[in-house]
Amino acid sequence: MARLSGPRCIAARHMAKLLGIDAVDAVVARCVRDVEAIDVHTHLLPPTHGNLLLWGIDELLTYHYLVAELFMVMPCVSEEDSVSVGDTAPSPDDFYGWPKPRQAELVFEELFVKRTPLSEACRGVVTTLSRLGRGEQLRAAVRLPSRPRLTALRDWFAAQDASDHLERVFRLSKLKYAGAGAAERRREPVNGASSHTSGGGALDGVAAAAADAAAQDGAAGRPDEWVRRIRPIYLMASTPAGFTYTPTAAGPAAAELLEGALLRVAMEEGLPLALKVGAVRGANPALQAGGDGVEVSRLDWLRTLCAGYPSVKFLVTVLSAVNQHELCVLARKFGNLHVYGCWWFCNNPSIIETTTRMRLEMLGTAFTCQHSDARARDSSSRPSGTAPAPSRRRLLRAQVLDQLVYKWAHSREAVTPVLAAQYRKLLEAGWLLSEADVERDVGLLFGGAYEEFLAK
Ligand code: FIX
Ligand code: ZN
Repeated sequence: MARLSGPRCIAARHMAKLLGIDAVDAVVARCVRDVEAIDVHTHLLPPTHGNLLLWGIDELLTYHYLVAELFMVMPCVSEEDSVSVGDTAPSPDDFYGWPKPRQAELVFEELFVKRTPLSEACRGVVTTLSRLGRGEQLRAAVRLPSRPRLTALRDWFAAQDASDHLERVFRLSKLKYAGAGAAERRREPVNGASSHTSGGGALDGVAAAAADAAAQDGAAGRPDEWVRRIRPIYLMASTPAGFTYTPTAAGPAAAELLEGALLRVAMEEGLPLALKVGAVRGANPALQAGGDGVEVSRLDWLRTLCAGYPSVKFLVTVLSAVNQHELCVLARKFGNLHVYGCWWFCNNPSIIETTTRMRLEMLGTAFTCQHSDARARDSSSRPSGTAPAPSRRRLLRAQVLDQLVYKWAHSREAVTPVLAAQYRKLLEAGWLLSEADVERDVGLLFGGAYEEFLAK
């Protein structure tokens, strides 16, 4: 749809129907519900990538967020208590050695049958299944007296055609397109395979390579080669715990890799650099992908980067709620910094609400309110008792589709009242607002501002 600009735009504004304060809530709700969002960062790949695109009840229930919750309630086991002598309390190693349906049955029993699925990740499964029309099957599964409880749901998913299911999920999630951001160091190309996914080149671990450089497969050290193969929209890296840009005597690798690899390629290829900040990988390694933690990061290095590389655009999300404020301040100072999403541990309604409110107050519409990060747990299984090498751990990710449904439904739900309240205050302050204004703003918050940032 062509955008109006200049005098025509101003004339159109004058003719637009103005909103009274009582109409604001309903109009915002409709606009947020209907807007086609851009999902800036997911770990999804198109169906052409075969079993790299996963969906279904077993994938939903073995999402690492839920596996972490399972092990919060499992008895603390010693070697002797493990599944080798009984089925009820597997150690993480035992659990990851099981076939997925068995893992999913245990997660379901512990978190949905024995307990009320109140957490955000649990509620997400309920929302997803309900919106896929599987609510009755879910409720029936809970009422079954013993495992297996998920057979009917499993059968339904197994009967779906991958492409049709992808269409359905994108329709339900109301997505324009999603960043197929986690090709990571896989050898499969991600470009051109689907109208729904667009390649972000996630080079996770490159900046973190100080610790695991020895385990790299070589190609990770040649991001230019990956850029040529993948033709990404942006380069992506997550910073390691305690990341600082200043090279240290002990090891300059993180800063040097950032400078020598990512920043160099970003400048040469004119690509934005997307950074995810604040994860502490392997806080509890036994839990594999579910064992990553969070830290409050020092963001002084981000200031240095934004100031030192004015021609590079930085897309940044932070994992600690504590860092959100400083990130907003930095985005106000540097036009080459765009804030996106409420990542992972921030992807809870309470934090989305607070963060979005603060961003509206500090950034107006110049940010991207959410991304889904839809994904499953690592598909790698490893021999019992061995710690996963960080680089391999991230090489072998599986991607799950259905999470898009709940992540976008819950995010829209969280953003709506916050935005409506902000408009009400603006009207009270004396501003005139039309429905078209709200539509435009919502479009910006759900992906338009990201596209404008990339284009500027
Ligand atoms: O690094 C990332 O992109 C993270 O999204 C993942 O590593 C993380 O495991 C995740 O799934 C968060 O939502
Ligand atoms: Zn991610």
